[in-house]
Amino acid sequence: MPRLTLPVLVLASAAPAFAAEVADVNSDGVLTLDEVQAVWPDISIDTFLYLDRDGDGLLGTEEIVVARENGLLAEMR
Ligand SMILES: [Ca+2]
Ligand SMILES: [Ca+2]
Repeated sequence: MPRLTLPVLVLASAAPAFAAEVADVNSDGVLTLDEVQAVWPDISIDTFLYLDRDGDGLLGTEEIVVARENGLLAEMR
């Protein structure tokens, strides 16, 4: 059962890992394209591949941080 997303709580939290934790439905610590697009529908495959700097098809913690710094995974929807 996926964790519930609470918009008010999300707005109140500035912790960088929070949004990624919510998006990480299977809690394996990395985000797949499906997990990313479930939370950030605007992220295209091209953008995902751009963010996936090591090319393993997943976004790890550091890649998520970079994405957030670029404003790409900035806010929950
Ligand atoms: Ca995951
Ligand atoms: Ca990667």
